[in-house]
Parts: sequence; structure tokens; C-alpha cells
Amino acid sequence: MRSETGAAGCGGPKGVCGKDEATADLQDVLIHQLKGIGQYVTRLQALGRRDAEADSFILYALFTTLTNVNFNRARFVEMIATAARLRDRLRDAYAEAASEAGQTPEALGGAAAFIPADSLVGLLAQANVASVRAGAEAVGEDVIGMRALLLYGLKGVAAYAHHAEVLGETREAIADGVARVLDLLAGDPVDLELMLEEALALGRVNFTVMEALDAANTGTYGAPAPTPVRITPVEGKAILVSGHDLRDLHAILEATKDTGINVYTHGEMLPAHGYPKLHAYSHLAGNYGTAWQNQQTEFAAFPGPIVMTSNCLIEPQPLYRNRIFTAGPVGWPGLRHIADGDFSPVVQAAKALPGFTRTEPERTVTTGFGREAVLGAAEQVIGAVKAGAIRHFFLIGGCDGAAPGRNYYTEFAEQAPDDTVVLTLGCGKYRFNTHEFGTIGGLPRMLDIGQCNDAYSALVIAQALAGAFECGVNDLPLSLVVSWFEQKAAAVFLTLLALGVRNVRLGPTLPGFLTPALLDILVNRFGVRPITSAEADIADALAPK
Ligand code: SF3
Repeated sequence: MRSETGAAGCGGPKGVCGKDEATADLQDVLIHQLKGIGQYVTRLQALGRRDAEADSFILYALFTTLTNVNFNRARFVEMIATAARLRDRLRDAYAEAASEAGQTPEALGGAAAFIPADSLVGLLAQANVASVRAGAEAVGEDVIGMRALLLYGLKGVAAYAHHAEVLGETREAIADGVARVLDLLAGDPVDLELMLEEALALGRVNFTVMEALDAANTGTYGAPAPTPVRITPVEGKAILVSGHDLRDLHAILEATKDTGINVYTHGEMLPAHGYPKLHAYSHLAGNYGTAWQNQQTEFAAFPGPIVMTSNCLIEPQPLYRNRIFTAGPVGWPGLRHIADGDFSPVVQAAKALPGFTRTEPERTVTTGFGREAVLGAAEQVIGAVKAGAIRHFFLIGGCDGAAPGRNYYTEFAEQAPDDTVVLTLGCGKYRFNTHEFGTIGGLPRMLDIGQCNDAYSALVIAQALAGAFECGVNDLPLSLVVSWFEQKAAAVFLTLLALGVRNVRLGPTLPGFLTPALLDILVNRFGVRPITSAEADIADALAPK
């Protein structure tokens, strides 16, 4: 999926995110290689051997193929060469481990034996065998759609797992689960039931990933606490940091300490202000702008350098192309890339650019309602529910986007009755986070749990509430309203299904790979509901059951 529009990509010479066909084709080749690597990794694991380099490369490489992450052909050509070398090494290691165990190694064909061409033209010619749609005529759209759900879920899992890994949190269960799905996909599966089971297993793996990421973030930067964040600029030199990677933000804060340069967050970086060890930097001045899809106008107006640490990047415009940097898995041809965590070129750029020339009157939004903060107020929350002051919780979360229909989320939050609480995470929050929600039972009526990366916090809160009320999550006065854009949302969606969470409202449009038959499965077995109108969905959620 190159966008919310469908399994077959967005079509045309460039997708809606700006990715050209050649880059998308190179990504398909890389994914094909990763399937082959997954085949060897699973077999090595079965023989009791682990390969940390392979585990890490798989996560990073999959992350680069998410929508709106990396558009740089040269980086993909390099990664394809690296993947080929890694696969060869794993093949040899597997042969050796099997022989040591007295076994005859399987002779693996297909993706495991794929030899990438040694030229760009040759690689592009190989993309047809590697495409998610390869063999569609023979197996039909339902099989292609289910494979796509697995692959896109896997990409999301890999992205979250990479975020955790850069902060030192890894789990063998994650590497095993990721390799297992790659191995399955390498076999071009056609059994829908089997793939559905594997998708749910992947959802459980993602729960482990989200837990690891939560441990990484809170272990490194402390548990988020409710924090008002300035959303108006302060006079002075400035750097803007977008994306999800807290470690990069931390490195930039360190690099700008005592320089007089202010650091602003953008998009999914807003919740970083809630982490005590990041909030402690007095030059973390505020949040600038809104969600990723508005970046072309917001970055153009920002008077300093911009760093994109993860998704979601869209085509940089000439007005800021010479002052935007990429980091980690992100890439765009011709942009300066920070590969080694040394952000001094960004600091130099900030010194040379004007910065904000005046301080605007302060306005704030509040973030930092992670699991500890919300559960710290659990007694108050439970008391308010029991007393009837809180009638219902709406978790309105997920990815924002530019497609029509997303006003639904604004309308939903704003029309939610005064005796309901709105919990939010992901960049969809910008649709309503400056709205005045007021308080309820002494608590703010709108609680920003954090990034989409903080879905674990939301699940822990839901499970704790269910425990307090001695019921299941599905019996709580809680409705989940999820906005869909790309593969991180697919991973969280699979986790919700795997945990048995029902009645998830999904929109604004359903991903194109969900054929009518697949949608039927989701609706009938998991109670998934495509959104209708805010008014009707709120009324339905509040109707006595
Ligand atoms: Fe999604 Fe880009 Fe915003 Fe993290 S990942 S929420 S769109």
C-alpha cells in the first residue's frame, strides 16, 4: 500500500505521497529479498541459532518501505546489495548449522534464491515477480488482499520494533514473529484461514512490540506526565523536529544546549513534551504546526531547519528543500541525511537562518496522558463513572490524512456529549486538539495519550478499567474510533483484533486491499464497523445495549 487508497498502490507515475514507480519497484525487490532472509532466519532459529544483524536489518529495511518514509532510489539500491550479502551469509550459516545438527539443509528456492540484478534497469525489470500483486490473476483478489494485510501489518510492526530497538529494547519473540511472517509470505500462501490466523498471531507479536516500545520510551525518558505545550512561537533561532523518533529529538536537544536555539516539535513529535527527561530541556520551546499532511505549507513558513525523523514525509518543496534534513530510515533524493546521530549540520543551519523575529502570545495544548498519568487518576475516573458523571469514553485515534471524509473525526470529537471523555493518540488529534473540551469530574475531557507509538498505553488503560469494573474490555462504556492511513495503523488494528476487541469503527475509507469478502470476515467475526456519520455513530455508541 502506498497510501490509504489501496493494495495496488495509488497508480500513476507518482503516488499521492510523491513516490515514483521506480522507487516503489525497488522497495518491492527489497521486500522480496527480506522474505528470503526470513526463510533462513526461521530455519536458523529452529536450530537454536540467532542472528542479531539479520533481525535488525529486517526491521530497518521494512521500515524504509512504509508509506511516506524513504523515496531515495540510491538508498534502496544499496540496501538491496546489503540484503543479498546478508542472505548469502545466512544461507551458509544455515547449511553449517544443519550439518552440525546432523540434518540435510532444505534447498530453498524462490525468494531465498533470488539474485538481484546488478543494474538499476535490471532491478526494475525484476520488480514484477516481487510485487504484492504478483500472481493476482491466478489466486484472486481475496488472497492478494490477505497477503497485503499481513505484509502491511508486518511493516507497521517493524517500524515500531525499530523505534524500540534504537533505545535498546529488543525481544526474541518479536524477531521470531517477524521472520515467521516473511517465511510464510515467501511461500505465496493461498489459504485465507491460515493467513487470518497468522495475521492475528502477528497482532499478538505487535502487542509485545508496543510493550517493548513503551518500555524503551518510558525507561529512557520517564513516564509521560500531563504537560501544557506552547503552540505559538518564541523569538529566536529555531529547529523543527517531526516524525516519531524520541532519540533523535533528544540528540538534537543535546546538540543545541546552550546555543540559544529553540527546538520545536511537529506532527507526531508533540507528545515528546510529556516525557520528563525531554521536558527538562528549557529550549524545547513548543510545538509548531499540525499533522504531516500540512507539512508543505507549515515547513515552508518555518524560519529554520527541519528534521524528519520517521514517517510521514511528503515531497519537499523548493521553499524549504535546502533546509530539511532526513534521519534514520527516512530519505529523499538530494536532501541532507543524518546517518550517524551527529546533528551538527542542523545546528549550523539553524544559526544561519533567521529564526522567529517575534514572540507571539502564548497558547497551549496539553499532552502527556500516558498510562501512568491516567491510571494515577484511576480512582477519580472510576468514581466519576460510578457516579454517572462520565457516561462513556471515546478513543479517537490513529493516523490523519488529506483525503476527504476526515472531518468525521473533528465532528465526532466536537459532538461527543459533555458527559463523555475523549481519549486520543496519533496525529489524528490535530483535527480537534485545540477545541475547548472543558473538564469532567475534575479531569480534562480530552486526554492526549501520545503518538500512535503509544497504543500500548491506551490498551493498558482499557484493560485496567475493565479490571476495575470487573468486566471485559468489550463491556466497558468505551468505543474505539480509528482513523486509518498506513501500515502502523494496520499493525495496531491487528493487535486490537488479536486481543478480541470488537466493534472498532474504522475509516474514513477502508483500505483498498480489503475486498468485500475480507471485509465480511472482519465485520462478521470481529464486529469491525466502517464509519458512517459522526452523529449516527455517537448515537449508536451511546444507545443502551
Ligand atoms: Fe500515522 Fe504517519 Fe500520523 Fe503516527 S504514522 S500517526 S500518519
